[in-house]
Amino acid sequence: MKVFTNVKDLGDLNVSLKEALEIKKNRFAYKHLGENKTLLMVFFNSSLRTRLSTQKAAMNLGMNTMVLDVNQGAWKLETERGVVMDGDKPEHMLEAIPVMACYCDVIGVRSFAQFENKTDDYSEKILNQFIRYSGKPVFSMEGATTHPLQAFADLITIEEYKKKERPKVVLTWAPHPRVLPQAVPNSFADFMNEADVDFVITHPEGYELDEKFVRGAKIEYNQHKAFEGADFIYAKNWAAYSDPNYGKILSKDRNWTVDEKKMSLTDKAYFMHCLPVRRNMIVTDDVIESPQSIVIPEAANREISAQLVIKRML
Ligand code: AN0
Ligand code: CP
Repeated sequence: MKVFTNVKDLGDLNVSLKEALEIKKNRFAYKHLGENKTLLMVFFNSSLRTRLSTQKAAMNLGMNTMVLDVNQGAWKLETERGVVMDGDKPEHMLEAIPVMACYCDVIGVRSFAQFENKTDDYSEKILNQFIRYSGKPVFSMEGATTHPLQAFADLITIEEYKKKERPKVVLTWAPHPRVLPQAVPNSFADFMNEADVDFVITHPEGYELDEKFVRGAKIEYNQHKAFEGADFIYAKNWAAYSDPNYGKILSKDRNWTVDEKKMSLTDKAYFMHCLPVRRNMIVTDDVIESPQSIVIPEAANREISAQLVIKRML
């Protein structure tokens, strides 16, 4: 595996799920693979889970790890070719990437959407420069448009907790005070569309996601209807994708917050969220603290999804 940004990079999903569950049972079985190899993790944005779980996964594989926080202590990087660099950015990505690649064997990159230009965001400008100019295997630790390590961990979690052969999985938009990317819902849809689940997306009008990820998924604008009989509720906020509102907040309506009343419409559904989550905006204290909340095991599976990807890259 050279690149990991989308579900298709995993090949057969059932094979990948089996491999992930095997890794989980014996996470130190491949410790020899990473001997004398180095993982470089490059962060353009903050992280708690991705930073720790990916580092842990690499250590399980016997690797050394290095973390670079581009915005804390590294030179500010220019991304555009042809720019006269007389501003505040002393270094260009075109040098920085091959230099970083000299010191490592595998690279993980976190670089969120900037919401200045939809075309730039959706062309994954920064991630693709790493893929093109590093000469090393590169995986997304959340790019501008996808967060595949999260979605794969989500799928592993659903596989572990499902009580039906084909569970009903509902992705619900929920309110949030700040502009958030579409990467998490895009990847969740990308994976659920390939998994053996009955997948429904619910959101207010205007929050339609990119068709490339939604594909044939069912859209239900009535959140209550969407929740009926659900086995998994996956909550997430995102900013609008459709023109002319790309990157805008169209609603902060707390009627969309996931609460106990809505959860009672489901078939005792499990509650999921990628975290970090804003309580009582996205989900009430009662729901996230209930026995049906599986946000912690979900986060724990980030170590497993990362380990499978790094193992294949090694
Ligand atoms: C980010 C997002 O919504 O994409 C990261 C989630 C994993 N969340 C925040 O910036 C709060
Ligand atoms: N879920 C997730 O990716 O969390 P972090 O932003 O803390 O890495």
